[in-house]
Amino acid sequence: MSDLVKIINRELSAFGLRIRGIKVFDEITPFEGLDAKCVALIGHIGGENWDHFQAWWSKADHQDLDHPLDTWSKEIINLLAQKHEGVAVFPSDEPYYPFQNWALESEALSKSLINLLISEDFGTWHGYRGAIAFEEKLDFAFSENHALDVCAICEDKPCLSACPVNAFGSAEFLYSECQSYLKTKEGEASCMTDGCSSRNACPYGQEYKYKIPQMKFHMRAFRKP
Ligand code: B12
Ligand code: SF4
Ligand code: SF4
Repeated sequence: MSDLVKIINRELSAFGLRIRGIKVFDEITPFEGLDAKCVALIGHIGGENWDHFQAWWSKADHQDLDHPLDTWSKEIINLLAQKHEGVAVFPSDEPYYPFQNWALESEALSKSLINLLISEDFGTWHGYRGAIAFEEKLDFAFSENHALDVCAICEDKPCLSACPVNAFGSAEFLYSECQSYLKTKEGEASCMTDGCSSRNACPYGQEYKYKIPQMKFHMRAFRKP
């Protein structure tokens, strides 16, 4: 593992974040004036970031922010990028950078039936908070052989029957059906309170499942008003 990866990981750990993987580009890729050879994906596994974010969010001048988790992530990751001469990019900024594709190519993850990437260890309970592109090629331990196709070996596929509107039964995620349900009394009492029933039904990574406050936060951000 590169020394820079170790250093950045140490710095990120103070916020419950980590380098999840390094996507090495086949060709030099321009990122806002930087000729990048790789991009380091930054995120969390389970709820390891949550208490750090909550402590920051509870400060008086952070409480009225429209996108507090994005603002928190940008504060941390922009500073690290500046310090280590990289360029930071973020998953919610448009045009969207292909975070899921980068993750598939740099981590032991596979595509799940519920449109999230899945790990044999921590299931779908993980997320990305940003990435830093670097001119130097960084090394990171990764073996593609470990990327087991988890859903292919899952016999019962409980995620599919858990959704009250069968949002995952067809080729595409039925986004509007899901959103409409979340606005009903039943939706408020189920998915909006405990998290997506399909994601919860997946047996993989149950011990990494987000706690209720984090679950609620993400569901509110996901449900448009
Ligand atoms: C737009 C968006 C949405 C939209 C539309 C999603 C869509 N499928 O089009 C909506 C609002 C529906 C959405 C919902 C959610 N999203 Co969203 N979303 C994004 C966002 C911002 C952009 C996606 C995109 O269009 N990328 C552009 C393409 C080109 O990028 P790409 O990586 O190369 O995309 C490739 C993969 O999608 C892959 N692919 C192709 N087919 C399939 C099929 C499956 C099953 C998978 C897994 C991948 C995959 O091929 C694509 C093209 O090469 C990403 C962040 C990002 N920048 O990637 C988050 C992201 C994908 N979302 C995420 C999450 C967590 C959610 C929610 C759970 C929200 C929540 N409550 O927390 C829900 C889940 C709903 C669901 N089950 O699908 C996470 C996923 C992390 C993970 N664990 O895998 C991401 C990565 C954001 C993050 N900060 O971590 N999302
Ligand atoms: S329940 Fe089974 S099929 Fe559904 S996401 Fe989890 S592993 Fe995949
Ligand atoms: S949040 Fe609820 S309605 Fe939406 S996909 Fe998940 S289980 Fe279905």
